[in-house]
Amino acid sequence: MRRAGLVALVACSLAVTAGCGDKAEEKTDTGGQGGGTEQVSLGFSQVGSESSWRVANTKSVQDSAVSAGIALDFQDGKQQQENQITAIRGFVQKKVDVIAFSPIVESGWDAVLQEAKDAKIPVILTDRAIDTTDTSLYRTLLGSDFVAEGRKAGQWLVDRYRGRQDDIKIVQIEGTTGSAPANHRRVGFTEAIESYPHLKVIDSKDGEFTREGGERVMKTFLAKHKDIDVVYAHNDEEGLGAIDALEAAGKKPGEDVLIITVDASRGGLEALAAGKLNFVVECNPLLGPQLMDLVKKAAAGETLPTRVVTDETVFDQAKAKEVLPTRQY
Ligand code: GZL
Ligand code: ZN
Repeated sequence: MRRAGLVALVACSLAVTAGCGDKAEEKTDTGGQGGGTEQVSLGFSQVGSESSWRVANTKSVQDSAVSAGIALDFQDGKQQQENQITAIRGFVQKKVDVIAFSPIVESGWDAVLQEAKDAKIPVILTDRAIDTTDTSLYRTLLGSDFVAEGRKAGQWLVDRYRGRQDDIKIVQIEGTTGSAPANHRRVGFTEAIESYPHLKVIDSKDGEFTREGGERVMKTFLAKHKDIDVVYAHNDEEGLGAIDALEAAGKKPGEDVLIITVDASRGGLEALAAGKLNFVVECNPLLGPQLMDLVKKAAAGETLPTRVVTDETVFDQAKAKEVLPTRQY
């Protein structure tokens, strides 16, 4: 592994307990292109449209840009890193005031972010973190603490099986390989259950954060393992896919096999309310208002906090039933 890559990996694994890019010290801005009275321009590169979480996140960014009077150039990465790199290059050429993006995976961003830095365009990481040894390449990371989300999922399982000594067999449907949410949700969950040897993760595979991916992976698990007690899926879509696979195999999801997911989208909370999921950790996609506030500050050359963590909670069946009528996404 190239030395730089090794250093980055070590940096990430050292930082990963707090989540990459989660350092809290203040950082001074050298100023953006904008500020003053003219309209601030923002280039935003999105991961894709793989999940209802992502669709809600896109809507929040687009609606908030309109209400903030910010000129938004929105580019859909269609789940490919090279599309996002091309989009960021385009923003530099267009000389936007600020660049924001949700990096589909953690690595491989230093070169293009150096180009933005050389052009003196501030960069705001939104939703997902990157792995870099040069944290001057971005001004702040706005988004959830995925390690904390994984810990919440694991802690629910520890509490649920307190006192049990027999082995509990867990399968994990991971998010996109190399993405911050997949890496950090796995770390947080592992940390939470590691001192309970009877809670055993017997298999783990990438379900790409989609319902089809969740169903495909769950079918593989069911073919490979005689008995499975728990599914830990890194997002609701994968959990809904696991429900599809379990029902096709004549099993009762939420009863024969417990399912924990992350996001708390409408689909996830409806399945939880129906008893087909058992516990859902929220990951809030409505980052638009906070992002636009940070964009204006960056454009005006103001200092930004290096980390803005989103507020979010957890849901059991009763709470899901309560919030569904007024849920925004
Ligand atoms: C998490 C976000 C993840 C969601 C998935 O902040 O990056 O990507 O959990 C989405 O639903 O696909
Ligand atoms: Zn990381």
